Amino acid sequence: MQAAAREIESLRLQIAHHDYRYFVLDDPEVPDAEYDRLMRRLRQLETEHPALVTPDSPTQRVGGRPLDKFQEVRHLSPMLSLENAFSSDDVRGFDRRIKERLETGDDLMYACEPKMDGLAISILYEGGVLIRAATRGDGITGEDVTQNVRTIRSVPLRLQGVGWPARFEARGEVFMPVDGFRQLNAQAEASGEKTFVNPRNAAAGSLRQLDSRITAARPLEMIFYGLSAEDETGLPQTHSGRLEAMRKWGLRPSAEACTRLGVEEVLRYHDDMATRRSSLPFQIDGVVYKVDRLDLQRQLGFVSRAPRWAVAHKFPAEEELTIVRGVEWQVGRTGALTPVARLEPVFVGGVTVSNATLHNIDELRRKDIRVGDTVIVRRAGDVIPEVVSVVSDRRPPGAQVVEMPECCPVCGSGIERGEGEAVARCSGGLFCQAQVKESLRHFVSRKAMNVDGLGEKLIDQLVDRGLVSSADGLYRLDIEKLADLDRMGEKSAAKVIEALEASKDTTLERFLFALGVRDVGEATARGLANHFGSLGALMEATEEQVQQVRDVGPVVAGHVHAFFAEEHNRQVIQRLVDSGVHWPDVERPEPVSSPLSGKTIVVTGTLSSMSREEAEALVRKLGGVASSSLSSKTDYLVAGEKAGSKLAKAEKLGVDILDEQGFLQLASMQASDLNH
Ligand code: 9MJ
Repeated sequence: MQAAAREIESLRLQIAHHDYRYFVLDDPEVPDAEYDRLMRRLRQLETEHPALVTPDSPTQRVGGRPLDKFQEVRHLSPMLSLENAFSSDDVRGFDRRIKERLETGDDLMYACEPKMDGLAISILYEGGVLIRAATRGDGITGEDVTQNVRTIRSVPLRLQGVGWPARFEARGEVFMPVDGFRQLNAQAEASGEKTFVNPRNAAAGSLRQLDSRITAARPLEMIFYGLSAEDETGLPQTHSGRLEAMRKWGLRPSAEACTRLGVEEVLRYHDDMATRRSSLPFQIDGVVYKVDRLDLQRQLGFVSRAPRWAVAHKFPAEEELTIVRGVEWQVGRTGALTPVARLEPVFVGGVTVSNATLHNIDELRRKDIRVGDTVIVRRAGDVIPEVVSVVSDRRPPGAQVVEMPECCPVCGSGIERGEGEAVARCSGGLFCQAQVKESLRHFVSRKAMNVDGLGEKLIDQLVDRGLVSSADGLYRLDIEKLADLDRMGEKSAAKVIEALEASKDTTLERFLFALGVRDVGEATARGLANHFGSLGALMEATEEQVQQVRDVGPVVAGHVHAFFAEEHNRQVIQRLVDSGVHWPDVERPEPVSSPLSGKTIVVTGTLSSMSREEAEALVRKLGGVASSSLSSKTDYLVAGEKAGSKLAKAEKLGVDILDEQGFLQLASMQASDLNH
């Protein structure tokens, strides 16, 4: 029994230590398999000796029966709310008022943090052990969600280190990372369940489960941003110092937390976070500034329940409500019909939005969007705006169901929809002016032929006036014809001709991409160019031969083969070549013999000696396949600094992991070296 007790205690300490390395330091020491082994052993011992089970054992994260309802709990001290600022001037006003109160002209030190868009939670620790967790509620009393918060693995059940107060509440935000949210919704969709509108709602819904086994299955995390203790002796006297102390105890603060001197520096922090907002793995709705020194905080005090020493500088909302005025159908390059919602203009994500794509008819039906509906519109970062969902209790009587058109709204041709395909297509091909315009836009785009100055409006005019009907027509334009168009003059016409002339000197992969073959993106175009080496070889290839190209499956091979079999396409290509479009034949790489040849490699994180793109180019040069998606088929993950979720996933999948040094070593080896 005593030996078991000792081993149990040792296992718990090891597991807590690995949780700390994993969740707080983001630097795991052991692979998941080893962690799982420790957990299994602990479970086994606790099953054999049930008397030794304690509530702070890591095996006890999920336990207890479902609740009937949540109990009310009183917080040790009120949970504060934050005053909002919406502009730089609001923040300058906040800083000025503080300086006036403190009667100082000196720049103040501020602690800056992202404002997590989740749920505020307060966790009571006594003697370093998690006793109770509660929602914010009205700030004075909240709901007891202890069972649910215990299931969150980044919340320590027992604190590490030294110096924590005997009894205190740790405060922070429970949230759902964007990746986890997407996966959760994908699962819900697959099993026909209701999806969540956004990660915040998903986090709230998960925490409000009466059955903690449901919460345990949800990807929740917590970060901490403050504490409230009965006895504060011995605690650091700055906010930033307290966050550091909390980190050492296992209460992870935001990795983005830092201090900034003076209001202008603080505003730079805001702008920096605003640009990074959409690439962060979690959602934030602003940043928070807090006067760093606690003596100054005490001097400043509160107005009602908001501290005078803190402010939330909000980002423009990424979601707003508006009304669908109509739905129109746009025809794409390959004839795909896309429903587009015409919206009552609304300011969202920092711009005014009046259109939003609805993707396809299935999506439209699934979301049941009707003309007249009030909808949630989302615009995050530079991502195109989308309609998230309908606010069903605001549906007016007579809201109109949207029907699929029977013929192409541009050219009147029939609509085709393949068996099981989500996309309906206009069958008009190059007879359809919408398809012609979109193909031309694609042809001249930056990653294709890269023709400067041939914008959308100009292409519309060229097609509408019958001056150009396929890509080769562009190269028969002259200054006179162009100068005649609206908003063009001799000078801009000459520029366009010059850009067209320059675009003739291109590469095979760009040319293949520019042709706009269905499903042939940049990567596939590169694969085709490298595999066949010349256009002639590709054009004469059989469907089976096309399928030999890495990452090309039967569907894409079918599209490629059909494209080159089509007489019209062969003529356009011939005319493009006749008008002077040219490229060097691709140097077929020597049959490389490096340890990387034939291997699929994913690069993640930041490398010190080269950019990720350069590393991927190196992989390709050595005969490997550089991929961005990690799976069990991946041979190596090259993990640079700050490698995040991919590293964890690779460990889980058992994919070999190389650090930068290891990668460079392998890259410089000959395959023959491996035999020694
Ligand atoms: C959030 N939501 O991230 C506070 N918060 O401080 C941060 N909220 C807060 N601080 C005092 N980072 C009251 C609320």
